[in-house]
Amino acid sequence: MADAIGFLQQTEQRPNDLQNDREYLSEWPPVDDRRESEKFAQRKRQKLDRVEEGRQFGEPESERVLWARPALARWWRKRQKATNLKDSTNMPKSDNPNTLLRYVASLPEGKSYLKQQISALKEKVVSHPGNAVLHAALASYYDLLQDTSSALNNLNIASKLDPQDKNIAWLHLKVQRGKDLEDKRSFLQERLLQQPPVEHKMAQPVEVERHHCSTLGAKEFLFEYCMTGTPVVITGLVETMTTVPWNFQHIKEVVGNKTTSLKRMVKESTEWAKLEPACSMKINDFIDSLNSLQEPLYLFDWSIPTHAPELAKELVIPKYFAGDFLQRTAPESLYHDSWPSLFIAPAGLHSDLHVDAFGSNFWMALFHGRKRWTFFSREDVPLLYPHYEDSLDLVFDTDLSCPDFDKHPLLSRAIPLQCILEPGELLFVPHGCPHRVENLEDSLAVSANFVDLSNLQVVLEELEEMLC
Ligand SMILES: O=C(O)CCC(=O)C(=O)O
Ligand SMILES: [Fe+2]
Repeated sequence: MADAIGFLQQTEQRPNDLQNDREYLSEWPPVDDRRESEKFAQRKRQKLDRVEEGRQFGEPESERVLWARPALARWWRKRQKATNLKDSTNMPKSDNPNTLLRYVASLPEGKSYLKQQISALKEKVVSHPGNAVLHAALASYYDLLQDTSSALNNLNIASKLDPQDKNIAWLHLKVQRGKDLEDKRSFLQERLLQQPPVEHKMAQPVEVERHHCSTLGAKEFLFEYCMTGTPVVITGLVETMTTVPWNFQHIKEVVGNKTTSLKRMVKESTEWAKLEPACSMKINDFIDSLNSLQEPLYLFDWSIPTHAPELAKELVIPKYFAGDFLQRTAPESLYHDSWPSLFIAPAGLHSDLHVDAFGSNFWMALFHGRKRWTFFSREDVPLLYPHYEDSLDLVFDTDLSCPDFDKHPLLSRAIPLQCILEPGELLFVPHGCPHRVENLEDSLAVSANFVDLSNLQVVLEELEEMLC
């Protein structure tokens, strides 16, 4: 499922008087540099602006303090203009400000700019130690340099000085989570170093269990799989999930004339599953040209109740998920109409390692094609080197198709689970488990995120923090 932040973006109303301060991100990337086919979602920009707005620090204007992301974007743009630099070789082919900023922050000149700003801000902090915004701004620079400890120190101070400030609280939560992950990884590293060394390769994957629906009751599913966080493939079920058989032809007949937005994979992306918005297309055209597109595109997580009520009527939700708490809320509630959703992908495209948002469980029913799923347990998350970028979604730098064990030595200690989901099979993915999915063939699938007794507490805690 897509990141949960969409909800925050939709509900957020920013006062008009703050909007004038936002040129730095709304012009990023510069319009001329944008791929013609792509308009990066406005929603995302609004979120960036929310978190990282420039803040007025006393008078006069010269004392204005920008947080790190907008400052870095502004600096880079000016620098490119001044020197007429066009870094077209290594710059990620992305319209996502955070993906681009991550790249700029990794360059020696980007790092040195951030360090200069840190020195300047530190001086200001010395003369205004009681100013929460200054401490938080300083933290945002450390955060972008991935110096989590220094960022956290400053945020601890900022939050004490101004516990009501939402931007500070949000950054504090994100950085605290990042620090917790780093601490867990250091702890595991120390413990594992005491054990005999292992070879620099991924462990042999454990095959996911298969269970036929005729011998699996709803209670047994809850206690054996959901409660224990164990993935399972349920067989014999998908054919009972639609009132008429679903295939590409049927989807074209029912919703072919609808236009949908599509995603593409960006290797360097800081987005959830490394999928970024690409373009919009009629479903008919997309299916017809699935393998002949200039670049592979993904119809990903397209809400059936919202966009295709005609298709929703044909779906029968299996007993295992009938108790989904998201369906027991008022119709206008968060996530009430988000799922089930549709997935169509060409062979060869994958969605990268990610964890589904807000602690939700997940199922996917495959109607056509084959998909290779690779999972890890919740406990293995720190071994996969995740970090937080600009949301509460984990970003994994590890490339499982080509692991770099020098950079990520603990990867060899993670235990992958794997299955090749075949047409007619349904997969259950427990909450919190990182997973990566390769489309081995053109695929057509339906999925949903759900909440039951196994994850209710986690979901409530996650949502409360997200909406803080
Ligand atoms: O089928 C896929 O590519 C991944 C689906 C998934 O993991 C998700 O929607 O969360
Ligand atoms: Fe997922």
